Formats: sequence, structure tokens, C-alpha cells
Amino acid sequence: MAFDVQEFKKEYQKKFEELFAYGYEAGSKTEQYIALGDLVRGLYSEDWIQTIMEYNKKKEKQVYYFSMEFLPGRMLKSNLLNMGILDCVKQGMEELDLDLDEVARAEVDPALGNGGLGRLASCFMDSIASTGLAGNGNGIRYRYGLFKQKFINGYQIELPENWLRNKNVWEVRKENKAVIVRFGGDVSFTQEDGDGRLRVRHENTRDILAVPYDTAQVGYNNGVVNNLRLWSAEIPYGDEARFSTEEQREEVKRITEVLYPDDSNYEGRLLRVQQEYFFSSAGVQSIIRYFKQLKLDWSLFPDKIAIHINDTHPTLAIPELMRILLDEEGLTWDQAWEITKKTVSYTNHTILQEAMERWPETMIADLLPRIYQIIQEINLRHIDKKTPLYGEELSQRTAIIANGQIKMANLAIIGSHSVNGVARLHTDILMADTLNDFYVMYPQKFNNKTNGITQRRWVQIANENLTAMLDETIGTEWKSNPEEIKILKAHRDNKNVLDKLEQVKLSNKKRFAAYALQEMGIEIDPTALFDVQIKRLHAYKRQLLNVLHILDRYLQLKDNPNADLQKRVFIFGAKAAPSYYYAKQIIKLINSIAYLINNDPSINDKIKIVFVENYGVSLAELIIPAADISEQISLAGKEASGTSNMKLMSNGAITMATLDGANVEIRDNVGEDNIFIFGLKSDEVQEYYRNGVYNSRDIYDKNPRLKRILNLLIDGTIPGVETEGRDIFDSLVMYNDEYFLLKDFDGYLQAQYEADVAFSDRDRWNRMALMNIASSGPFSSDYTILRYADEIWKIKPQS
Ligand code: Z15
Repeated sequence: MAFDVQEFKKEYQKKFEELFAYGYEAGSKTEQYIALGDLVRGLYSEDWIQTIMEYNKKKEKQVYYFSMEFLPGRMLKSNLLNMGILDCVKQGMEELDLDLDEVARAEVDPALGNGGLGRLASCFMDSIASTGLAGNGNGIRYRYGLFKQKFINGYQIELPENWLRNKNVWEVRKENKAVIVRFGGDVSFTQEDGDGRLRVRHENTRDILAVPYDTAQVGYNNGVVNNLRLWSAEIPYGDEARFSTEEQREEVKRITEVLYPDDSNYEGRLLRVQQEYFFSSAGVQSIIRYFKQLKLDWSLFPDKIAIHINDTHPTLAIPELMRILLDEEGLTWDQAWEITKKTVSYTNHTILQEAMERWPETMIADLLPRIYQIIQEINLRHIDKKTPLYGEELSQRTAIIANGQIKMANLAIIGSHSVNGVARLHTDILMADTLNDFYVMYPQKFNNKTNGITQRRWVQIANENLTAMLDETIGTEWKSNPEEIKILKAHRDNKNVLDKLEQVKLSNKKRFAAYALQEMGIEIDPTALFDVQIKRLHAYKRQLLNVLHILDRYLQLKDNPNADLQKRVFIFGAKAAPSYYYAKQIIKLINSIAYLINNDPSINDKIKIVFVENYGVSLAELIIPAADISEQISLAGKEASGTSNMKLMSNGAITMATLDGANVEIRDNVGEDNIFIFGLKSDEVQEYYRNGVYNSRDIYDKNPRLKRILNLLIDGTIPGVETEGRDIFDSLVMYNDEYFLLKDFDGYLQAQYEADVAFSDRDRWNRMALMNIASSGPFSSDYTILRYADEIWKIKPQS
């Protein structure tokens, strides 16, 4: 982008004065940020218009990524980076006596997602634009994002996240692109004269206006600017009389008021399904409006449009597309069904039963009567067609409607042409087990797309030190072609390079140490081993196993203050769903143990525990570059993929892992010597579940080391956790330890011991870190997205 420092400074000053009517020097950080953001938006607006015009003109096939969640992180620096003006702006700001990083921190991190699923959607949006694909995001503009987490007396407290309190400089409200989404009402059929076909009348509906807010997705140095469209619910213009009471108006606003804070857990709430239909319908309607303006035959719809549904949350896009094609455009069932199946593809993100969406039939019948009829019809035709081929039993097991419930995964699979898992192991389990009935019916629909991450945000922006070091050592090709980072392997025995890498890590650890001191008053030694577990709090992710290891070290040091143990800082970041009582108990336990150990002088600072408040994208950018060990210790078979594993690897952390999710592929890429693997394998876990011989009480009784640790939970050693300690103890010892922590405990300790040994040999550790960085290229979401484009969406990068 043609732009020089002097010009930037002039433009920035002008922009600030235009917005705030005084000089930038006197402005607050927020104002300085808003002026910069506003200026940046102006700089890409021409490319944004141009990109959309090109797609329209060439009638390029476009993909629409439907996702209930997006977690983009702060956008200022990623936009500057992708526009190629980050260095120029940094320099200009400095000359204006401003610190770009400080100004950038004034941006509110939009928390419109819970965890992995939402962050994946944002990595994908970046990669779609950066690989030059015609793609759009479709989601919800929540008025309040994921709750802000506070710890009070060690307990998690949730506060509302008013992310729009300042101006959102990136979004553009497009009132003229608003559509009506209809709920409730009565459906009847009338015989039209002439063709004699049945026409649908859908009357007395509650109509809600969906207003889009568009945000640019700037591609990396390629002039492409795609669109992320987030919908907001409003009262239709001119319809104010029908929403005369405050309560009626509140009901409308409620639809896009707040993000449900559950990750990988389903809560069958009416408001949630309203949200799902709201953004699915609005998205499909705006796609239909676009397609009609191309003036092509309906049969060409799948050649121009791909709709991808991120998990089952947007599955109602399937019957909604059917509804419009049938009722509004007059296509036959068979025509509409062919088009719908060819257009839609679906990603499964979990095998956890508690995450599977199932809606009560009566709820859908009342809320969406026409959609309900269409789902019934899809189901009937499915059963009619499959029963003669596969028999009654298997066919019934794949029914969309059963026992008064509508199973969204079944609808998503039957109504789409592609079903993908998010890591090799996960997809294998889907095919062999969880979705095996469907795999038997539709083997050609199933495929794997291992997740990825964008190194632009997770290395270039989050880890400037490493970026500079890489540029110096292997050139800059890795930035546009992440695989090229493998060149670094050539330097694995270069002492000079290894030392530089250690310096990079150390400076990142110092940066985190400053944060821990400033924000939490905890002093940590930046030369200690930083052991990091950052992810949603969930029993299957086994933060508790990490805790058991910490308690083991604590006891070792209590027994022998001179025990030969590496100094470690254990860093946790995790939110618990507000209704997930057990997860909240674990948070309280970790905070209590942190208090106990951090303040025990006899431990001699050999263990510190830092549980950061309000973990999210921005804190991840601070923590990940500082990590030495990446904890990926879920029970094998449970974590579909994981993506923090990839981010941490890219930043030179060594993975401590079970063979779960994408950890398996990480091991394959980095090699056995550069990762710590332990624990049950997925098939061993399956076998235990099948034969039911696991007995955790037995392990407790027979393993004195473990018994002593577990007893700490109930003997008063840990202050302030009487009920939590007892409940957690019971879950592990009395209620048979659903996630096999006790079974994996010994292997975990052994792996942790090996990590200690490796860390004490600085060259060895640095070489392992180097090999991880050098092997992380294949986990770029650019490659993942190119595989989606090629194999599922059938779209090609623009030249
Ligand atoms: C979510 O964040 C994930 C799966 C879900 O079903 C829901 Cl509702 C939310 C996560 C997986 O747990 C994680 O393993 C995966 O890496 C991520 O989605 C992205 O695929």
C-alpha cells in the first residue's frame, strides 16, 4: 500500500481533529485508538468495494461461513499487518510521540465466542481473505459478548461484557440490506388457479428486522477485502405500533442481546434456537437476494454459492433454504432438495453427547411452524428412501425426529453433501463410531479437515521477537508460505541460533512476568519453566490432572526442600460456563492451591501458580509466546482437535500431550523426541468404557503417592475448599473418575519428570523448541482453508 510515514502523520492528525475537535496529544488512549482505526478503515475501503464488485462482475462462486461465534481478537494490528503498513504506522506513531502497542490496547477485544470453535472461525476468515478466496462470514452481532470473568475470594464471578461501550470503528451498519425474519404464525395451503399447485400461506407471524453490520476481513498483502456480516435484531420500521409495550420491544432486542456462555455443552433454551434461526434465515435471505440479481437459473445456485455450517448451530439454514426455494420461488421439492444438498456442507466439532443439539418438536412447531413441516418432510422422505436399502433399525437410528426431539446433527448430515471432522483421529472416531450409521449410508460425504491457525496473528503479531529472529535466520518467505518455516531445521545444531531463540523466549517471559506482577501482584522468575494450560474449563480437558501434578511437586518439596526439581511457573487461563458447577469448583480449587503454595516460604519460589482472570484472545497473545510447556492433556478421544496446541507449538513451546485430537498429528510432524506423550490411547479408553472394568477406587487404594495427594483435597491442607475438595475427591475416588485421571497419573508424572530433565539441558531444550517452531508450518489455517476450498466448496483462489 502506497503510504509513507510523513503522509501518515499528517492524515492521523487530521483525522483526530476531525473526530474530536482538538489535538491528538490531549486525547485519551481510546480516542487515539478510534482515530487510528477510523483512518485505517478509510484506507481499505476502496479495496473492500473493489473486491465485492469483482466477485459480482465475474459471478465468482462464493462461500458463506455460517457461525454462531467469531472471536477475531483486536483488529487494529492485524489489519495493519495484512495491509502491509504496520511498520510504517508504528514509526509514524512513534514520531508523534505515541506508542502503537499502547494505543492498540485501547481496542476492546470482541468476545463474540466461547473458545476453540469461535476462534477457528476467525482464523478461517483471515485465511480465506489471505489466500484470495471469495468468502463471507455470517453470524450474530451480540450486544454483550462472553461474560467478563473476575475472581472474588477464588470463585469465578461473571460480569456483563459491554464491548460496544466505545465506538466500534470496524463495523458498518447497512440498513438498506436489512431483511425480515418471521417467527410463529399460522400456516395454511391454498390451491392456486392455473397450475393447480399448492401455495403456502404463512400469516400472523411475529416479524423481526435483521440489520447487518459488516466488518472487513483484510487479506495479507493481496488487496482482497472480504466481508464478515453480523446481524442485529430490531423492530421493523413502520411496525412500531405492533410492538407498543416495552415488553414487546425488549423481546425483540433480546434475540441478539447476549452470547450463550456454554462451550461444548447444549442448553435447550427457546432463546437460543431463536438466535440460531435468526442469523441462519437472515444469511440465507441475503444470499438469495444476491443470487437473484445474477439472473441465472436456479439449478446454477450450487455453482455460485457454498454455505458452510460451523457445527450444528446454523443447521436451520437447510430447511430455511428449502422454504424459500419452495414457498417463495416455486421450485419443486426435488429441485429444491438437490440444490440445498449441493450447497450446504457441515463441520462436526465434538463427539461429546452433552454437546449434541436436540430441540423439542413442540418448541420448533410453535416457533417455526413452516420450518417444522419442512423438517418433517425431509425426515419422512429420508426414512422412506433408506428403509428398503438399509433396513428398519439402521434407518430409524438416523431419523431426524425421534422421541419428540429434533436431532440437529442428523438434519445437518442428511441435508448436506459434506461432513468433516477437525482432526484425523476425530474424523476416524466419527466414521467408525459416533456417526457410523451415517458413514454406512453416505461414505462419500465424510472427510477430514484438520484445524489450523493463522501464524499472522499468533506469531507475527503476538511474537514480534520471534518474527524478527526468524526473518534474520531464514528470510521472510515463511510469512506468505508457512511451510517454509521448515528451513529452520537446518539450524538445529547452530548454537548461535539456539541462544537467540532462548533470548527471544526469555524476553517474552519477562513481558508476562511484568503483567503478573502488575495485574496480580505475583512475582515470578522469568528463567523458571513456564508451564501453560489455557482453554475452557471442562472435566474432559483435565485441568485437574495438572493440579494433581502440582500437588505432587508441592509434597516433594515439603518432604525435601532441596529436591532436584526445576523451578516452575504454572499458568492457567480458563472460563467456566456459569451453570457448570463442577468446573467452577475446580477454579476455586486451583485458586486456593495457588494461594497456599505462592505464599508458602518453605517452597522457596520453586512453584508459582498464576491463574489469570478473564482469559481470552488478547491474553492468549501475551501468554503463548512466553510458554515453555503446552499442556494438552485431555482424555484421549474427547478433544476433537484443539488449536491452542498449534499456537503454542508455533511459538516454541514443547507439547505435553495425550494422543488426542490434533496432538497426534503434531507428534507425527515434530517427531517423538520433541514432544512428551503419555496416557491411555483412544482405543484403550473406548475399551474401558465398553468392558466397564475401570475402578478408580482401586488405584487410590494401591498407589500411596496418589492417595497422599488426593487426601490433601479433604484433610484441610488447602484453605477454604471444604466442599469443593470433598466433591472433587468424590468424583475421582468414589464416582469412578469418568475421565481416567487416576489411570493416567503415573504416566503424566513420568512425562513431567522427563520434561524437567530436558529443561535442565539448555541446548537440548532450545533445540526441541526450534524443532517445534520449524514443524508448525503445516498447521497454518491457510492450508486447511485451501483444502476446504478445493475439496468441499469447489472454489479457487483469485489470481
Ligand atoms: C467448541 O469450541 C468446540 C467444539 C464444540 O462442539 C463446541 Cl459447541 C465448541 C471446539 C472443540 O472442543 C475443539 O477440540 C476444537 O479444536 C474446536 O472446537 C475447533 O474445531
